[in-house]
This record gives sequence, structure tokens and C-alpha cells, in this order.
Amino acid sequence: MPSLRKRSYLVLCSIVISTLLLAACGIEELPQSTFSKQGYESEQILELFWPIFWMALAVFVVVNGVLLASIVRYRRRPNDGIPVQLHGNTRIELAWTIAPALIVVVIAVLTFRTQGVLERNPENPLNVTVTGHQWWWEFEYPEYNFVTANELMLPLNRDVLFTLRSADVIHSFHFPRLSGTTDAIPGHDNKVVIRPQEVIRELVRGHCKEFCGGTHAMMAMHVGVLPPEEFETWAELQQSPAAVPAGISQADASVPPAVGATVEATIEAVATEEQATGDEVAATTVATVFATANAATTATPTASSPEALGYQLFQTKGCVGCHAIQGYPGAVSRVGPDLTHVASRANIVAGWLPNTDENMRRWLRDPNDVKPENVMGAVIKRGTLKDNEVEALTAYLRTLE
Ligand code: HEC
Ligand SMILES: [Cu+2]
Repeated sequence: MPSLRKRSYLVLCSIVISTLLLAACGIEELPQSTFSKQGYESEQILELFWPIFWMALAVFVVVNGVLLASIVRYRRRPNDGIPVQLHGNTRIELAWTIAPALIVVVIAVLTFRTQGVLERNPENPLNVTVTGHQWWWEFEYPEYNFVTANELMLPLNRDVLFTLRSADVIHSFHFPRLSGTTDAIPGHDNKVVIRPQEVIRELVRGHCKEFCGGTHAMMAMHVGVLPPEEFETWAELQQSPAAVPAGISQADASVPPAVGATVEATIEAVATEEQATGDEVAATTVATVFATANAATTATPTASSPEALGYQLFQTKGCVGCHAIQGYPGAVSRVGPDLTHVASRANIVAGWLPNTDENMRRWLRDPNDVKPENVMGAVIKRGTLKDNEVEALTAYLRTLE
């Protein structure tokens, strides 16, 4: 039986070792750290970090050095009497007041300089409007007139001006490799400028950095950086309307366009009302609105191919109530992510699942099982979609490249 001391030693060692092992868990998009800077802003932040770090280290060494030296040098020895009693030392007191004040002034000057750079007014920037939702990100490119979700592409070496907003509670926008963190606040626009300096093809991770409710931990996002010509190609793809499966003519879409809009308006009204009381959209209210809208749609799926069936189910199952797909009649709602090019994303559900068929099925089968309390799960429950419907919708969503 090892002694208590030995046992606590073992426990301590295993904690240290497992912490180190976990910290080393290799995910390519990590580390999410300013030390792995890939943009001008993170470079500036790092340039501010180092001088402050070295100054802090010097203070630490001096203070603790003097402390340790005094402890050793002036410790009490046998037969020591009472030491000389003194009060005050003007010279030392002046020194320890002026030296820290100087250090603080230096830090202030450096910090103001960096802040000035970070908060500059960019010339001819690319605009991106970011809206934080519980718990996913919406990205709008106003100059290009398209909306996407959870994944951003940016052009290399160009200032991007982000306008941050929130649809519900306070979120925080943070790509550690590119910039610092800025809050997305309801009813108030915040601005962030980012100029990426490296091409990023393997998307890099960012995250909501302000606790925003139940599954805040599952509110990631990804960014890629492309040379300008490739960025234009990507933007053109995102602008183009969604593909329509063979065998479907636009006229077949029998959801009155009003339905999608009504559902959206109602859900937004509920959301605004409850925002006043600090609540999120009540799941039951959304479900009621949804059921009413769903009952108003009359189409019966008749398609032969899974893609065409999925296309029809997208309206009969009421997905149009929450999702926009450009070119799909009636699908204009912005309660959930824009799905026009969902197949072109590397991940779905705010960076939580790689965008594979299996994960898409998993999400559609039971959204709440993947991400508890999310708005879609208030309506689409386990069993809402039959297996063949999940298959068909997955097949259709796959065509949205
Ligand atoms: C009540 C609103 C609502 C309804 C109805 C709804 N969704 Fe969603 N959907 C959402 C929300 C909100 C999200 C974002 C979830 C998250 O990541 O937190 C989402 C996410 C998704 C995603 C992942 C998108 C991405 O890029 O991450 C897909 C795919 C999707 N929904 C498909 C569907 C389909 C198909 C239907 C119909 C069967 C449907 N949704 C019905 C609100 C809804
Ligand atoms: Cu958040």
C-alpha cells in the first residue's frame, strides 16, 4: 500500500501528463492562437505582446530576485538580536513609484499605437456583415449580394471590414490567427478590420468567444483566404442560384411564396418580443407557427429521383419556413442558415460536423441529438422525417454545390 504522499504524487503526475497529452491533440486547424498569426492584425497584436511580455518578465525577475536574496541574506540566525529599526527611505520609495509609472506609460503608448492601427478606416474594403445567432454565424457579402453561414472566404492582402450584429444575445467574433476579439451586440453595430496575409486553403477555426447560452461551445466558424482571382471565382459561385434537380420545373414548386415569408415574420416577431425579456425564441411558439404554415402547403411529393423528391420535401416539410435557397420559390427565410450552396461547405452545424452524407442524415434525423436546444430541433424531431425522406433531402442538399 503506497503511502498517502506517494499516492498524491502519482495523482499529480497523471494529471500533468494527461493535460500535456490532451493539449497536444492534433487537429490541423489548431492551435487557435495569435502565435500562429496569418494576418496583419494578429501580427500587430503579437508585436504588442512581446515588449509587454519582456517588461513583465524583467519586473518578475527583479522583484522576486530581491525578495529571494533578502530572505537568504537577511534571514534570522542564532543569537541575532533585534535588527536596526528604521522608518522610510525616500530614495527607494521614489524609485519604486517612478519606475512602474514609466513602464505603464511605455505600455500605454505602445497600446494606443496598436489600437490606432487595428481601428483604422480602411480604404476600399471588402464589406462583410456578420450576424451571430444562437448558435451559428451568418455572413453576408453586400457588394456581391449573397449570404452564407459559418464559413467565410476572404481575399488575400485586402482589408475586410466586418460589421458585427446579433440576432439575439451578445456573441463575440474571434479568429485568433487573424485578429483580436470583438463582441456582436444586439441593436449596435461593431466594426472590425482584418487583412489576411497568407493564403489559407485548409480552413482555419474561429469561435464565438462570449458565453451565449446552452450550446455556445458548439458555435464555431471557419475562414479561408484565397488569392484575389480565386476569391472572385468563389464569390461568383456563391452568387449563382441553386441548382434545380432534373424532373422539376420551377412551376412545380407549389408553396405560395408568402408562406415562407409569413413564418419568418412571425418567428422574428416572437424573437424580438422575447428578446425584450431576455429569452431566446420559445421552442413551442416556433413549433406552433411552423405547424400552421406547414398545414397550408398542399403539395404531395410525386418525384421519381431522390433529389427531386428531396426538392419537394423541402417545401412540404416546411424547411422553407426557416431556410433560404436562392432560386427556390418561397425559400427566403433567414431564421436558419442560407442553404443555396450548403454542399460547398466543409462543415455543417457551425463547424460541429464535417459535411458528409452520414452527418447530414444524422442532423436531419434528430437535430436536437446533435445540438441540444437548437431552433431547428424545436420543429424537426426524431421521427419527423422518415428514413427515405432523410435520404431524399440529403440527396437534394448534396446537389447544392
Ligand atoms: C424552425 C426553423 C427551422 C426549420 C423548420 C428547419 N431548419 Fe434547418 N436549421 C435551422 C437553424 C436555426 C439551423 C442552424 C443550427 C445551428 O447550427 O445551430 C439549421 C441548420 C440546418 C442545416 C445545416 C446548415 C449549415 O450550413 O450548417 C441544414 C442542412 C438544414 N438546417 C436543413 C434543414 C432541412 C432539410 C429542413 C426541413 C426538413 C430544415 N432544415 C428545417 C432552422 C430550421
Ligand atoms: Cu455565441
